[in-house]
Amino acid sequence: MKRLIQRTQVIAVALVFAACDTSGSAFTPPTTLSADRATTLATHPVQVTGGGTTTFGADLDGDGDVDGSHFGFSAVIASDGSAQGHFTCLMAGNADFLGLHVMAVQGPVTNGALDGHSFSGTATVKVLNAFGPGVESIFRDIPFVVTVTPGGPGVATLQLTVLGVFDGVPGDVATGNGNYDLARETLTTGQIAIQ
Ligand SMILES: [Ca+2]
Ligand SMILES: [Ca+2]
Repeated sequence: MKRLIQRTQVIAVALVFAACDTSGSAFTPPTTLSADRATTLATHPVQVTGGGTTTFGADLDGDGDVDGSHFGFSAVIASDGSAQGHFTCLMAGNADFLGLHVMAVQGPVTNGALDGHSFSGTATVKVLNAFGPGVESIFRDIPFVVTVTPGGPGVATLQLTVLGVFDGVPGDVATGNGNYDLARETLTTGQIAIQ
């Protein structure tokens, strides 16, 4: 009887792993890569994390108020420049930008500088109301680059560039290069750390 219970438990555990492998396959690298990545991360990983709110320090869209955003990210950068992590930057209702009360740039971080001061990945960009009341626009597989300065409020900075789209849209500080170059943002709350 005991042996039967143990065998049942082993099968149950195996099934759980099998289920996880199926549902998480989009986010799970191949086993061989995972092992290599684990070895690399164990060598000289740099962890960059941050979260809080920011101000652009200017009224970028000319609507009478200084613009800002919410953000959060965490990434571990390996010595080969590859990275694992996630980045989110959004306007979430209490801060508007370009009249967009809800927008979000979210996606995995896949590469980073070895000093942790910049990282990049591919995002999904969601915009609400840009093309009409209640219209949600979703842009997928948009490359992004973020540069950061560590510290707390008034010290830490974050600059987001979204590549290949929105060039020349209000808020773009370098028009004509094909990218959406947002102004450097300074933290008003939260912190950015590089370890
Ligand atoms: Ca504004
Ligand atoms: Ca631009």
